[in-house]
Amino acid sequence: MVILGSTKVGKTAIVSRFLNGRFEEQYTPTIEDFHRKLYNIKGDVYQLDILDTSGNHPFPAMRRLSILTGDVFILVFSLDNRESFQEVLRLKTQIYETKSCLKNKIKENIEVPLVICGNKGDREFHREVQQDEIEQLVASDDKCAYFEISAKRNENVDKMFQTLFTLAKLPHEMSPDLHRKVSVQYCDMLHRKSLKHKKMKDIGEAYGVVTPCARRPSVHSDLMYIKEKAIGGGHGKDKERCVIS
Ligand SMILES: Nc1nc2c(ncn2[C@@H]2O[C@H](COP(=O)(O)OP(=O)(O)O)[C@@H](O)[C@H]2O)c(=O)[nH]1
Ligand SMILES: [Mg+2]
Repeated sequence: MVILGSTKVGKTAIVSRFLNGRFEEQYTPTIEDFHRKLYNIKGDVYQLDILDTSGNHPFPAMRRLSILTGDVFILVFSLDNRESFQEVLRLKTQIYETKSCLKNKIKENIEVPLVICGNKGDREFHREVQQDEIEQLVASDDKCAYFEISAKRNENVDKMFQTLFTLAKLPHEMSPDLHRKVSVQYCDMLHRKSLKHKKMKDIGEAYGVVTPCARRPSVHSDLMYIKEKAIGGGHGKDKERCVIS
């Protein structure tokens, strides 16, 4: 999951709501933050990697790399900042162009699970982007969803994540309000319990744990991942073996 948007629009605040349910009033600039969350949902294990980007992107190649590796996207602008809305429009175009180039498809046929967030809905008084402009942006595109949210008041944040996971065909239990958040120690205990009882599916619940000290994969691993996606996983191996004489 890649979070993109101008600086100070609330990207890190959204990630913080997602991972630990907290909100920081104080601004701390992000260079690039990487988080990992593991889930056990009715016996199936999922790993969600989250890339919280800086917003000013002094290195365009790095932004392109994050778009290429990303599978689901959250584009954030601040409702009190018109320029940040324009940036989201540019980012959306860049994502579709980059992904269609990777998959050798035309822009219109590309499917990218993507949610656009107008954040800081609590600052209604300072609003610079009007509802009808936003509706125009999303109305013509059924592949993306729009939510007006407030990370500060925790308004619409869970709903936004639920929609994103549904668009990505992932279990909606990955949304913060639909699973039990547990510590690493508790997760170990559950794992042992499941081994003892053999059938994890019987526990029938969803829980998630934030992996401490997760590190972003190296550029080399990212490039290998992109290559695998471009040639289509298992089919790629067949292609390599094919000999034309
Ligand atoms: N009023 C208000 N402030 C917010 C909201 N979300 C974030 N902020 C504040 O906006 C500033 C920038 O937030 P941050 O998440 O660091 O932005 P980022 O640069 O996009 O990651 C911080 O001071 C946050 O406390 C919100 O929903 N409402
Ligand atoms: Mg940030």
